Amino acid sequence: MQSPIRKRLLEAFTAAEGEFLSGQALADILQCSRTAVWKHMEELRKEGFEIEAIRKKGYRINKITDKVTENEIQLGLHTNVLGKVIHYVETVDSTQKVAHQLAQDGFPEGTIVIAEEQNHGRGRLMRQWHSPKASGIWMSVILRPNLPPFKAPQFTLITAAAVAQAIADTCYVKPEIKWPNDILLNGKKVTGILTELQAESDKINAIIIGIGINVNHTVEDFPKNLRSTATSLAIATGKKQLRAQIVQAILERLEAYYQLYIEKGFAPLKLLWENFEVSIGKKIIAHTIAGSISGIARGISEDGILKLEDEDGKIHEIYSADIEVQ
Ligand code: BTX
Repeated sequence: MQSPIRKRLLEAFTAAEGEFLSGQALADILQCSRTAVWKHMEELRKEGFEIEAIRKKGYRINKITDKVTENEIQLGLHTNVLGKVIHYVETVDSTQKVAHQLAQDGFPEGTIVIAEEQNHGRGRLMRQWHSPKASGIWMSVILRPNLPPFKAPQFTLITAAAVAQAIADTCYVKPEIKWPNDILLNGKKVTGILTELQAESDKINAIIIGIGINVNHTVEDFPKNLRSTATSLAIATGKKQLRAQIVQAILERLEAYYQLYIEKGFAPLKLLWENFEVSIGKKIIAHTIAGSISGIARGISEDGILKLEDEDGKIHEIYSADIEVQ
């Protein structure tokens, strides 16, 4: 985990918004010598940051590489809680598994776990999530809302709205959300969200939100069985994207939406989510564990449950399913 001094250094450059910071100013902020500042800057340079050092002006960080290390994410991150603690790992079985452990060990709200690669990335119902090296965002976020467990499904929708908006803001495309947890571009899945809980009967201890985004994959990077249903941001936009920038946009949006939810409840978030949703009002088939039901998707309830009207006009409440839009 990052040293406090490194964290303050990156916060100072974030606040400087691309301007130069003098060695003396940095030494004052970090309460260390100018030589120590120079050493820290050299370490950042070795990690791949492009650093401009000009006499009498100071230092400026010009460019970030496409990595998702703590440094890359924290430089330019404007949040108060989310991403203040970052647990970065090159390779992991599943960031969800690590985040569960950290949550149990008492890590604070806003802690994120992020990896370059997952060997056993998981989806819902223990399905596999394909997470190859350095091409996607494989991240889990720990939240600790003071809420009863039945509210947890709303977090999938809040996260979907935040991620869809962050993708729209950084990549200039309009994603579509398919209830409850798929984000699509051109009808293909670009993101999956997995919400898991640590709870007692009446109280959430932690919500672990897993976010998987295909970012710089080419078509060939997907296994054959996913090529007709999956896409990446690079395929959809025709250019490579910087993952750390997208992570920052997601954390900033998610923090804002989470705060809005805590202050005003689910209603405003439902509107933000509906802005991207594509199955409401359409004929769909909902594949649930108990079987498949077809009908018209009539909307979601205040708790995020899908209302489906069958041919006889009967309304079914769907808590979890895979949706096929017809
Ligand atoms: P899901 O159950 O809705 O979707 C899983 C299904 O999606 C798979 O069965 C497969 O058909 C398809 N699929 C698998 N990998 C991909 C992919 N990369 N792109 C598109 N389609 C795919 C969705 O579950 C929830 C996924 C959450 C993943 C994150 S990554 C960080 C965190 N750690 C972890 O282990 N899981 C979460």
